[in-house]
Amino acid sequence: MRIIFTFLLGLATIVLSAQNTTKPNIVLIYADDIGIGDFSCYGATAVKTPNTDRLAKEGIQFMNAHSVASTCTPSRYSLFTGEYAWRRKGTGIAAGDAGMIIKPHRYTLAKMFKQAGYVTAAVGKWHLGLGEETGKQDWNGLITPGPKEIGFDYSYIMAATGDRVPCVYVENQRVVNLDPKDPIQVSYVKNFPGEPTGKDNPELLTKLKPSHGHDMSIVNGISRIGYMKGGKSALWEDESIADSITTHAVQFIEQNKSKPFFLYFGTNDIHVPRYPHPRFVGKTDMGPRGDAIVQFDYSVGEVIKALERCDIRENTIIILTSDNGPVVDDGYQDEAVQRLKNHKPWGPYRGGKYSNFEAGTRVPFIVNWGNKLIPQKSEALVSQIDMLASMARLTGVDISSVKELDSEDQLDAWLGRDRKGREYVIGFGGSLTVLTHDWKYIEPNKGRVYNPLTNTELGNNSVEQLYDMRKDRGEYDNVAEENKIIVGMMKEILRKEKAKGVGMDL
Ligand code: NG6
Ligand code: CA
Repeated sequence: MRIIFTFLLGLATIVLSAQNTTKPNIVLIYADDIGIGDFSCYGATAVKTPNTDRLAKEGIQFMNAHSVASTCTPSRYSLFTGEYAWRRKGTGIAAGDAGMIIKPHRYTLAKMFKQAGYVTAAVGKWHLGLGEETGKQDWNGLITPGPKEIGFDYSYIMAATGDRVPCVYVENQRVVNLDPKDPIQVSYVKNFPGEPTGKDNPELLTKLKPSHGHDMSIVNGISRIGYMKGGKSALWEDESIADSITTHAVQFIEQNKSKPFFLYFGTNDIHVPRYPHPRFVGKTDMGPRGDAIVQFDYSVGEVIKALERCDIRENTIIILTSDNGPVVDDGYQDEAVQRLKNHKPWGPYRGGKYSNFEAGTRVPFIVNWGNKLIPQKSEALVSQIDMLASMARLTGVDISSVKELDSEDQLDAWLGRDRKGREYVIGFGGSLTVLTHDWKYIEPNKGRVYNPLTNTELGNNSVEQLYDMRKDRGEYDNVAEENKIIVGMMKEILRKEKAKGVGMDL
């Protein structure tokens, strides 16, 4: 009896360790502001994206996939926590000196991967706040809490966005290349005496000029949002951001090739200021916005090459998607509008970044697992909110005790084994929206209808909106009046979803 028991125990150990060695690595390539029409595999002809296209061709290319919100911070918040950002105050677009928005006690995607035995890293755009309190970070010391406290073993990040100060890389929560004799000061309230700004010193704007906003501190001949002083040796060069963060992503892959790892790789492309490296300039006829897409695709290629070099390509799932839909003029004179021509970043959809309409949250979404999946275009309805629960299932982590997650296990849809996906997706672009396979509902909202600066139809309306997505995916014909029952069903979905959040202990 005892011998049999020992034998079984031994067998169980072998099976478990075999499982460990085959746990797939996960690389999440999270693009910034890339629209559903911006890649050639989604129909773009004015730009070629061969690396992204290859992932799509050999994997699952989703046509009805959604970020949680039509701006960055709430989308990333939801991706990392599995909770809809709209349940929580303070999850809107964050300032560059915002305190950490996800509190260290929260359960997160990265913590889940650690529980599964993974090494975890966050590389690239962060935009989720850092430090205890807004405006109180010590940019010259250890900035905490930060990625580590929410589960990332390694981090090499931009504190917020390319257009927000401080314009520095932060590695493991310390500013890289900082000269202690030239400390960094940051303010989102007022300028530091004597420091030039885009508003007062346009003659210093040698690289890009703002079209709206972005007229505060000047770094590298580009004016930004917010004020900063000092840290000269630590300032990034916009044309090298893609190379810098891609190099760090690749290094992380190489250093961890023998362990299961989760890499969140948030690209700066194609957020403003768009200022790609000279070797990408002119690769499209669309100017910096198009060239930044090519630069993004280059980064994708470098990640794929690194995985191949390390011989782990077949054991790595690459998920490629975007934090929100596209915008053409997002605040700099980069000729994006003039040179757009027939290119349609939003594909056949209405709206874009900031909008409740489809192009705000319907984003490119590709899942590739070497040659392990049956390549297909999928119409399954999927949302980034499900990353946490789906990855928990994949890695065998029990998250049932985590309170009131909005994240659902949709692994089968993500891997192309279920063609349907979710019953509905909740979106947020100022209003809450519900999208089913057939209908789209937008809650009434008193916000403005149109933003002339970014040329965005925001999808706000003081009356209920309902669109029949089967015949009107462009959302032009509001049929709420004649479909009261459907409207009632959509409102009921929202009522239930909102009620779920009541009393969340977070
Ligand atoms: C807006 C910025 C825009 C961009 C956006 C955040 C102005 C006028 N516009 O407020 O340029 O930074 O915030 O983008 O300042 S996101 O992709 O990070 O959500
Ligand atoms: Ca974004």
